[in-house]
Amino acid sequence: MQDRHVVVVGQGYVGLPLAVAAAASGRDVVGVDRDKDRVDALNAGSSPIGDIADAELQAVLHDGRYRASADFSTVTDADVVVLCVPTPYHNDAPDLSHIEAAAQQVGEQLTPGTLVILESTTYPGTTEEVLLPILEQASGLVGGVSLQVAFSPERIDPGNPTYGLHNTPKIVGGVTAEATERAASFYGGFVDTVIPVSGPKAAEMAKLLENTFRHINIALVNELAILCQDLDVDVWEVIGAAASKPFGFMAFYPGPGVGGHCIPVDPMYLSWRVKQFGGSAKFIDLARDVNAGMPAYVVQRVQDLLNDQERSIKGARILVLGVAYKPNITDLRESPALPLIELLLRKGADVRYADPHVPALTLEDGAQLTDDSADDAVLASSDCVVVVTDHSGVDYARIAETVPLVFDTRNVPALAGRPNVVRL
Ligand code: SAJ
Repeated sequence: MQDRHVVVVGQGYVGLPLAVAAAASGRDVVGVDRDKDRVDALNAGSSPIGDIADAELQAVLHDGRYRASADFSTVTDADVVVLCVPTPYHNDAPDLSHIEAAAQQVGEQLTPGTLVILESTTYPGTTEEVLLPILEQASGLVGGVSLQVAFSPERIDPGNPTYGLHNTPKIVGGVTAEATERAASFYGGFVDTVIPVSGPKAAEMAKLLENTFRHINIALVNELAILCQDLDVDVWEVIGAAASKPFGFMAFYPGPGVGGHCIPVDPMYLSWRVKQFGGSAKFIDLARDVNAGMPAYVVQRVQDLLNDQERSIKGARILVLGVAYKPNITDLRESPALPLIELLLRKGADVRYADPHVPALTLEDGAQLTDDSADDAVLASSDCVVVVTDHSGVDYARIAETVPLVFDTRNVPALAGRPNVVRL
């Protein structure tokens, strides 16, 4: 088998499923991670990632196909090295420090003929202008000659019961045709469909298009929700009706804002890159402003509703229901619940939250809140519940029957039609 020895750098929600799949396809894989505790847990057969069951990990451990390590020297024996490291966005700029550090550590161990693939979401040009030079400088190898480099965007959707690594088409773009072919052959061993493109920039940009598409369309329906409120039109009814169109339309739904480490972040990589060339990405920046403005809009709506009851928001006991960035997960990254809680507190409300998946949270100013679990006592003492994330398994009917006012930002079916429930 060509490219038998594989190193996957980063054993998170992207790198671990990739490492396990490559191992299960018959390759010898080392999962490298800087977190020693994670390395020890993996080698003990305990998966930190929901999408990889312990049994799946133990199978490749026991047949000797996979092992975890914190040691980059394993790269010396690798035919293929895949980088699956975070690409955050800090202070209005991409943070490539994880890519740069991994590239340096990998580069120092590289041997001639190795293929290096970057999977981390980033702006067009990163692979050729940032990754490749670091690898060449650290290894003394020459890209396209003694070193092959490609980009292949990750498309892992944690918790998705339908689509996983195997059945989600994989885009690959190499710096050279040989790199593209080798990367396509590598992924072809465990992914049903591989999509070769002309080079790394096309692959980097395709990924950004995918998530910018969502970012802008969510902003569109968020703005529509505000307009519909002013026009006294039910935005949820309108979207439902429009969704009856079997072609040329894709439903998105308004909400209290956009969370996660993909949708609010990836488009800003593109906007930042465009500005580097003196251009502007008006659509992307406007969508960011619309989405980022939703927590304040929700707070204004709540304030208006309390005002209609001749109650001030100041001193009102408000329970925020669901704080993770999307249903049935624990992830708080960029969750709109956080700025929403901060705004309510700033207006003097007595704010608590209930989220079965999030035991505690820390606000930007360092204030700590713990999950108040929407039990009868908490509900009976609440003036208003704001549904921010609609987790499953919550007794929404009981909440609506107990609390005088519910502001529902997610159009929860169990809350529909109740006189004390108002939707975004
Ligand atoms: N959101 C809305 N309205 C919508 C859809 C989403 O307000 O109509 C909000 C969500 O509440 C959440 C945020 O946007 O706060 C992001 O939601 P998401 O459904 O896009 O979920 P993510 O962030 O997990 O996005 C990932 C992405 N996957 C990858 O980058 C590999 C995205 O491309 C997927 O489309 C998405 O999962 C998915 O479909 O689950």
